[in-house]
Amino acid sequence: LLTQAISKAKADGVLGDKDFIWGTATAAYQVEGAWNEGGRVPSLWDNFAHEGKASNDTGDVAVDFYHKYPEDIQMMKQLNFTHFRYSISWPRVMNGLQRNEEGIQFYKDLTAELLKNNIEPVVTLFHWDLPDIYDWRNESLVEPFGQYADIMFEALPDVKYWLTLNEPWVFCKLGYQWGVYAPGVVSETDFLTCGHNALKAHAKAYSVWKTKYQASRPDTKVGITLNADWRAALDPTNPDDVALSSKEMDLVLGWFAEPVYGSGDYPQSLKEHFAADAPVFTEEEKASIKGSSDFFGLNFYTAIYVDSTKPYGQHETVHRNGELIGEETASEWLHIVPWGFSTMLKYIKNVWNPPSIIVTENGVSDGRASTDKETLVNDYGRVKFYQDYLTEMAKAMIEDDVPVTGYIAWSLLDNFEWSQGYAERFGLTHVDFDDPALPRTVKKSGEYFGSLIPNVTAQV
Ligand code: BGP
Repeated sequence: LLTQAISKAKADGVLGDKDFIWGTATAAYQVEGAWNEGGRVPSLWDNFAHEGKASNDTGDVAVDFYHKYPEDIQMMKQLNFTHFRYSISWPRVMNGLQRNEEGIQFYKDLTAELLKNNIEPVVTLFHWDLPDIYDWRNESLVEPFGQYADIMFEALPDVKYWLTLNEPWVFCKLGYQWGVYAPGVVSETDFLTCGHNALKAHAKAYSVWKTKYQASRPDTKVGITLNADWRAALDPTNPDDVALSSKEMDLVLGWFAEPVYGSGDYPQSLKEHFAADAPVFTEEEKASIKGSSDFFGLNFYTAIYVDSTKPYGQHETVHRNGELIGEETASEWLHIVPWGFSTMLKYIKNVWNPPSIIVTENGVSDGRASTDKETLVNDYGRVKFYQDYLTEMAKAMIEDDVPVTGYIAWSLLDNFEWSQGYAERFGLTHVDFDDPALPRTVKKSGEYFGSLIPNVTAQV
């Protein structure tokens, strides 16, 4: 089915002269370690983790990707992964407004090593490790973010895919409303300010790209990546559940997608709900945000029900008539809901009709029920997860013409997960955290992925 879907995307011209993007993702803080090496300065996440606020784990060492990346690249090559998504650590490449040449060189070396092995980089500029001198509630970080983006666009001229921000919904809601992610702020409205500045910072980076680099690198694509869990009405025959689920979609996805891919402004339901608390863009800002992404970047994991007897923004309903929405995993928030994926892809096409959608994360966790290596490496549950989700994606591409141009699995390696540290594992590759050498072992899911990759010929 996947082969058929990709052939169709080629025939329809959705892919242009490009290959379907097929690979795995990581993020700097979750894998690099070396938190105080090479001139790196502290990020909000270093502080948060050192204070024991995330879990009892930290990313100080993580999986030591900083030193082990050549080995990991060889592993990707052996598995025939054709693309690799990684993020740049802002505090590694800049100390305030000063460049840190050693940090910049690290990313030049990493990128060169990937290209030498025929692996295409997909680079995220911001995956949550904010230098601790900044705060998303303060607009003064917009300019420095633009400068940082400029430095990296200049330093890595061969990168063809850039993502400005990873999941602003998550770092704003969890970081500035619920206080469970760095910097741990609990507030009713600060998350809106965070989102407002995040959109401005994203647009700033995109405009630096457009004015300085786009003309000389016409093949390169720059965009943002947004997360969203599908919100299904608990009772589809109850108009209140239906209305609230659509409002919830506006909050989880429209909050960022509508400014970027739609009108340039927030969804009407958000403006009405937050009234005087809703931040306001100037006409000039709207114009710079509208259209500021060359593709729709999507991180998709799960779905939940929306029950209109619960207040707006409270959506942890996962049972309908006593039945779970989908199988449980090691992450409380993640149930396995393959149909949610195709539903979400169709929704994005219907609402914003982007030229292409790149799935920049999709994956599943285990590791809480068992810590036995044999069991973790023989991860047939994860193989099934990918089969089922990929089938739904292929169906959406074939039956509904959803223009998906890439699929990136979360994650290459078991790593530091934001809420549960090393206790939950998303990797296609196992990492033995009890051994200081942090040895890697490819899991069944990694082999499965590898078997699909060569020209994506295998059947799903
Ligand atoms: C996404 C993040 C990833 C990854 C994944 C798993 O939201 O972009 O970085 O961590 O979720 O989430 P968690 O670590 O919360 O289990």
